[in-house]
Amino acid sequence: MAVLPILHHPDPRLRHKTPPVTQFDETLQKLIDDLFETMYAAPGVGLAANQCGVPLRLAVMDCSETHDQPIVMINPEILERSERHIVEEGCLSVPEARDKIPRYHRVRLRALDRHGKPYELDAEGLLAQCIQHELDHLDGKLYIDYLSSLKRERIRKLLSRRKSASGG
Ligand code: GNR
Ligand code: NI
Repeated sequence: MAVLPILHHPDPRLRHKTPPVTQFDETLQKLIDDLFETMYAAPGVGLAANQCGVPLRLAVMDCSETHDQPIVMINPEILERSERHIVEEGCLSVPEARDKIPRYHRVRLRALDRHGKPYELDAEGLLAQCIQHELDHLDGKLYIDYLSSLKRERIRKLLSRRKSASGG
């Protein structure tokens, strides 16, 4: 297993819609294990494959406090949504920024597990939020896209200042 580097906004690879997973082989199993290790190390409650530069419709999540409820979400779709509410959100690809955006409180997810087996899941609260956040990543979208252009510009400047300060 390996901790992978996480891409930061405004990397263009975060902006591409990812193609579906078709091969459930050894390479995919290794990638999933590496994504979990990277997510737990960060630490984060979710991680999309394209945040690590791998353009595939795949994300991992664990919203439990005990870090023992791993969820693999491959080729996901949302079947049903409830009302939206305003929640606070952050992203490992937009470090140190957080803001409030609208998300559905409950969603019904259909996805494939790591072996390509379909499952459905009713989620609410943080897990429902995380599912929407990761699905957005797979469509090339970031939570800052829901903010005003003024706020988005402020965040972009903050990140580019920090990048030049750290020599990268
Ligand atoms: O670690 C994360 N926390 C978080 C908090 C609120 C809503 C979504 C998230 S996902 C984020 C990790 C991440 O960037 N996943 O793509
Ligand atoms: Ni994110």
